[in-house]
Amino acid sequence: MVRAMTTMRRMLERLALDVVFQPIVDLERGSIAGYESLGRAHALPGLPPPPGPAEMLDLAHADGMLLALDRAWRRIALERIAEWDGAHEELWWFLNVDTRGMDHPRFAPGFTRRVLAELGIPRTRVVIELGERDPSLDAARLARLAPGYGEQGFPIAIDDFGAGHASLATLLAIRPRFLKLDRTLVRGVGADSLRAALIASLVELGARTDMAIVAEGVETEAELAALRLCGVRYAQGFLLGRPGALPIARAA
Ligand code: G
Ligand code: MN
Repeated sequence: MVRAMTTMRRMLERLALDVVFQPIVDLERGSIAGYESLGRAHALPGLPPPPGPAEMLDLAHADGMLLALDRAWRRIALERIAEWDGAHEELWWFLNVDTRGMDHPRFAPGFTRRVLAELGIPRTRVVIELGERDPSLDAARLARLAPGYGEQGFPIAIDDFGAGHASLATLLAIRPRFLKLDRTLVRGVGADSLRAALIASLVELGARTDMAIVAEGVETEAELAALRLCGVRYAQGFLLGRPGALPIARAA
């Protein structure tokens, strides 16, 4: 364990952490509703490239450094938002939280809230995405974790809904403000009436419960057209905008 800790620490010393932002488009208004921040890492000159962000989180988790990495990325994202935000009062900012970090002995809630206060960003515009990188993130665990963010005034999104652990039980446990449909649900929706019916029924559910639907991983015009027909309000994906540095415009 001690050796493993050293490995991740050394890796973090040999790279530069960075954050990119991907637009989330409001299909009704035809404008950008907000951005999701995504952690990235770059090698320092002359050193080999680091693993991808998901693998880095797993390695950090194994070494007891997940909380530190997850928070470092969140802080960078919030600093970039604070630098750029001023004129964009209407935007939502979606931040990923790797819930495995909450198992760390030094975990205490309030980090994100403190950084926001320090930077002067209103809490109501920052959405906490609870994802499913956490294999033990079942509905019961989420139900214990989510109220902490809810009570602090953060809207909550369930990330990757329809994949892995992000199940109907999760939805019932969390009752989120945003439901982000995993790209595996969205893929090929233009040519699959069962997929379309499923998504339309989630839109109906959202309308009844004041829960906004965000389609993730939209890559083709056919998918986008089908999502509009289903009544999906928000969409994100390479078709609409690649992750990049702020400010990013919507593609085409
Ligand atoms: O689990 P989460 O939704 O947070 O995953 C975000 C990841 O998905 C990012 O690394 C981002 O680069 C990637 N991504 C964003 N848009 C698309 C897309 O349209 N297609 C695919 N395959 N990946 C995407
Ligand atoms: Mn996400």
